[in-house]
Amino acid sequence: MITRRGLIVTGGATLLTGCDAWSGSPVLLSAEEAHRYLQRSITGRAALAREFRPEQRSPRFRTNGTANPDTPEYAALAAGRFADWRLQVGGLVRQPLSLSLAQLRALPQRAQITRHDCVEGWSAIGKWQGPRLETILQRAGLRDGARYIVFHCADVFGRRRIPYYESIDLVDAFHPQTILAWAMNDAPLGIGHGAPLRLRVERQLGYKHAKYVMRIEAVASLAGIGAGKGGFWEDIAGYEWYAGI
Ligand SMILES: Nc1nc2c(c(=O)[nH]1)N[C@H]1C(S)=C(S)[C@@H](COP(=O)(O)O)O[C@H]1N2
Ligand SMILES: [Mo]
Repeated sequence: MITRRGLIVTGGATLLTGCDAWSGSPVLLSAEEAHRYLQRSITGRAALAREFRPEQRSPRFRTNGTANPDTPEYAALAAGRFADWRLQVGGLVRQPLSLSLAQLRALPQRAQITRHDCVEGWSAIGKWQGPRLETILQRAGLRDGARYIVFHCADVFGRRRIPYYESIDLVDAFHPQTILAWAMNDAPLGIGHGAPLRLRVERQLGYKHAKYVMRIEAVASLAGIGAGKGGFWEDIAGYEWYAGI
C-alpha cells in the first residue's frame, strides 16, 4: 500500500483513494493503468530530482550570467543588506503579497542538496534552503486562469537594459523541490548566486533558476511578458522554454 498517493493494490485491481475519492466513489484501476500511474509518479514530472549527501557538495560552485546586478536600485538594496527588499507576489492572485526576508525565513522551510546543470556544460552540487513556492502561492491564492508563474529579476542585460526573467508552469511551481532559496550551503545567499532570493526548480536546466527575484507574477499566458517566449534566453537566443532534465 502506497499511503502517500492513496494507492492501494488489492489482488487484481487497484483502488485509488485520497482527495479524489472523497467526492465520489473510489476509482478502480486495471493492473495496466496502475502500472502506468506508478511509472508516471516515478519517472514523470512529479518525480524528485536526486538529492546528495553533504560531503558530495562541490568545493567550488561557480557563478554564471549576472554576478552582481548593475542597477542603482539593486546597489541600494544590497548596501542595506536587503532590509528594504520585499518580494512582491501579484498577477492572478486573490491576495497580493509583499514579503520581507524575515517573513520568508519564518515560513516552513525545505533544504535540499542537488546538482545544478548549466546548458553550457558544467554542473555543481550545492545545498539550498527556503520556503516552497507552493507555500507562497497558497497564501496568495491563485485565481482561476492562472497557468504560469513568472519571476522578474533585478538584473538587466546590454545597452537596451533588458531585464532577466523566467517562467514555469504550475506542475513545476507545485513540485516539492521548487523553492525560493535565501540560503546556499548554510549561509545567506551571496550576491553572485542571486541574493537575496533565487528560484530552485530542480528538474530543469540552470537558466530557469532565476536569481535576484524581485517579483512573482501569476499569469494566464506568457504572451505579454518580455518578447513572449517565457524567459530572457528563450526570447533572445531561442533556448527551450521547457528545459527538463
Ligand atoms: N537573474 C538571473 N538569473 C539567472 C542568470 C542570470 O544571468 N540572471 N543566469 C542563469 C544561468 S544560465 C545559470 S547556469 C544560473 C547560474 O547560477 P549561479 O550563478 O548560482 O551558478 O543562474 C541562472 N539564473
Ligand atoms: Mo546556465
